[in-house]
Amino acid sequence: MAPLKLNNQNLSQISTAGQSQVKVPAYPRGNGAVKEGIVHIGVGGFHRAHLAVYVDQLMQQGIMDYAICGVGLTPFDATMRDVLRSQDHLYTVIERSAKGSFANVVGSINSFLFAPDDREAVIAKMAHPDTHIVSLTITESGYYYNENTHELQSEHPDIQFDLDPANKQPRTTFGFLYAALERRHQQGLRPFTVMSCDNMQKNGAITRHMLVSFARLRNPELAEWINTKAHFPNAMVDRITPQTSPADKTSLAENFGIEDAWPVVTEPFMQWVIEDHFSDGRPPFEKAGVQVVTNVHDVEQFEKHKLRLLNGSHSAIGYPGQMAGFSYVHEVMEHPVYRKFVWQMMQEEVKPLLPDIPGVNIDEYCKTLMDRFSNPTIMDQLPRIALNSSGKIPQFIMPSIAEAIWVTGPFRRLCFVAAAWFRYLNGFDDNGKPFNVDDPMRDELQAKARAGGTHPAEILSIRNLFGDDLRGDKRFIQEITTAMEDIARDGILKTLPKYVD
Ligand code: CS2
Repeated sequence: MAPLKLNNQNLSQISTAGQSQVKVPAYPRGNGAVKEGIVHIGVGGFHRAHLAVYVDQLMQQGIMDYAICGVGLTPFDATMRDVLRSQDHLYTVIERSAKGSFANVVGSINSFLFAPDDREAVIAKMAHPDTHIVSLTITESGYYYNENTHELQSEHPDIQFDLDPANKQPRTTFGFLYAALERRHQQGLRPFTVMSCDNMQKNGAITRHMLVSFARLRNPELAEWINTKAHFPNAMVDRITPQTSPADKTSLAENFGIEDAWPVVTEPFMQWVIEDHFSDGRPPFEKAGVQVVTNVHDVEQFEKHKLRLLNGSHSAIGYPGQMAGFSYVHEVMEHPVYRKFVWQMMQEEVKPLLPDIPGVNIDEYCKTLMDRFSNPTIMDQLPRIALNSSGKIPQFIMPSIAEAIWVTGPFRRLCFVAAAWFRYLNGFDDNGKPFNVDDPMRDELQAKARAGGTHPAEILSIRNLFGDDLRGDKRFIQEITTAMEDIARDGILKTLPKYVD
C-alpha cells in the first residue's frame, strides 16, 4: 500500500497502516481544542525531539493549555514553515536503538509563525494572554553573549538595529522578547517565562542577563520590571538528535507507511532537568518525566556533568574524528584506541573536576554515554557535532582545561582535543580533503588558524572566546603546541596512541 501523507485526516489510518504500530495523538487538534501556552523560537530537530515530545505526552494526558506555536526567525526556517503547514503541523519522531525502531506522531506543535513573513504577528503572539512561556533553542550565537566579559555584545549590528526604537521590525530574539514584554506590561499582563532550551551552562541566568541588559539600553524602567517579575529557569536538556537524512524518510514510508517530509530521528534516551521558576504558570511537566527541581544549585550540577562529559566527549569525537576521515559518531567509537581515548578523557581528566550529585553515579553516567555514542542506528553525523564550534569548545573543553590547571590535575587529552579543533579550523582533513567549517565566526577563526600554524597564540587571542586565563599558562601552551605539532606532522590516528594508556 502507498504510504499515507501525514495530516489530521489520515491520523487514525496511520496508526495501523504500516508493518509496525505507530503512536499518534489521541487528543483533539486545532484551535478550538487547545490553547497555545508556549511560543517556541527555533524549531529544529532538537526541539521536535525534546520539548515538543514532553508537551505531546502532556497532551496525551489531557493537558491542553500548553500547545506550542513554533517561530522561525531566520530565512532558513522557511522550509520548516512549509513542511509543517503542509502536514497540519504534525511530524514523526523515530526512536532508534538496538531494540528496534519506534515511530510516534507528535501533535503538540499547533501552529508556526515565520518572522520574515510577519514580524508583528510574532510579537502579538508572544504578548497574547494565552502565552505563558516563550522557550528558546537559538544556539549559543543567538544569545550575543561575550564569553570573556560575560556581557551582551551590545555593539553587534543586529543588536544595535533592535535597540533603535524607530525599528519596529525586530531581528534578534531579544528584540522580539522586548517588544512583546513591553506590550504585556502596557496591558497589565504578567511577563511570560523565558525558558532557554539551549546547551549552555547557566542558560537561564545568561538569558536573563542578556535580555535585561538589552532592555536597560531601551528603557530602564521596563528592564527593572522584567528583572524583578519575569523568570528565566536554568535547565539541562539532553537528547542526541542527528540531522534527518533522505534515507530516514524512505524507511519511515516503507516500515511505518507514513509520508512525512521531515521526520526526526533520535535515541530513546531523553532528559530534562529544570528549575521550578515560572512567572506566569507552567504545565505539570513532572507528569511527562521532567525533573523539575527547586534548587538552582542542583540544575547547575546537572548541567555541568552533561556539558563537560557528554558534549565535551562529543567534541573529542567530532573534531579529531572528522580530521581522521570518519563520518559518524558510532564509527569513531568502533575504533578501539579512539574508544579508549574517549573513556579515559572522561574518567581521568573530566570526572575528577565534577561535583557529586546525590543519587547520580557518575561512572554509570559515563558508561551510559559510551553506549549512547555507540548506537549505530541513529547515524549521528560528525559535521553536525562540529557545527558552530566557536560556541562549543569554549564551553565544553576549555573550562575543564582551566580547572584542571588550577587543581593541578591531568589535562593532556583535553589539550589534544583543543589542538585537533585548531587544526580542524583550516578546513582540510588529514588526507587533504576539504570540508566546510560551518560557524558564524568562520572567517576570523580560519584566518587565525592559518596565521598561527602549529602555534596556538593566534587563536587564543580571540578574547571574547577565550579570555585571558589560559594564554599565560606555560604548561598549557606547551601541551597544546606539542599536540598541534604532532597532529600536523603525523595526523590524528598516529598521534592518538600517545594519549591513551
Ligand atoms: C552535540 C549536541 O552539537 C553538539 O555539540 O554534542 O547536539 C548533543 O547531541 C546534545 O547536546 C545531546 O543532548
